[in-house]
Amino acid sequence: MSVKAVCVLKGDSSVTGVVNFLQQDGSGPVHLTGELKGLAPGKHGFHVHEYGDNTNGCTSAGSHFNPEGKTHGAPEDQERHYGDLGNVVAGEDGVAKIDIKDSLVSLTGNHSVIGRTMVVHADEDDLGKGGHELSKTTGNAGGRQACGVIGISKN
Ligand SMILES: [Cu+2]
Ligand SMILES: [Zn+2]
Repeated sequence: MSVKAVCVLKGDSSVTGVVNFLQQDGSGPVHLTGELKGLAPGKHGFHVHEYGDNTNGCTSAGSHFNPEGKTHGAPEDQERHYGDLGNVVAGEDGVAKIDIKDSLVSLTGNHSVIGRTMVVHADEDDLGKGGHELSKTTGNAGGRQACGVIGISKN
């Protein structure tokens, strides 16, 4: 049976969006699809953060979801956080289409992302390679423009 989840993102900025998650058979890669809007054109860091807590806005979501104590990286790196999904790219219209398959993000098991928070950032995630003091923890992706808790959705 497949497992589905959904995340509605909003925040202090004009950025909003909806991301759908699908995991076939409850194992294997998760397919994320959806759309974010209101972004500045260009790349924006896109991550699963540790906590599903938006008490103090997107700040309360904590750091990147990192159950194995790894260094920040790109989605295709061996050394990466579970939550590292790289960048989404907004066009001149401010819209970023999301179509990502990832094999560390899971909707089941010990490291499930359900109940955690998706965040889209103001700036580009340098994927750990920017040489900034924050590159190895956050990709130096800047402020949190919108976020939402990942919840179970109807199958
Ligand atoms: Cu983030
Ligand atoms: Zn990270």
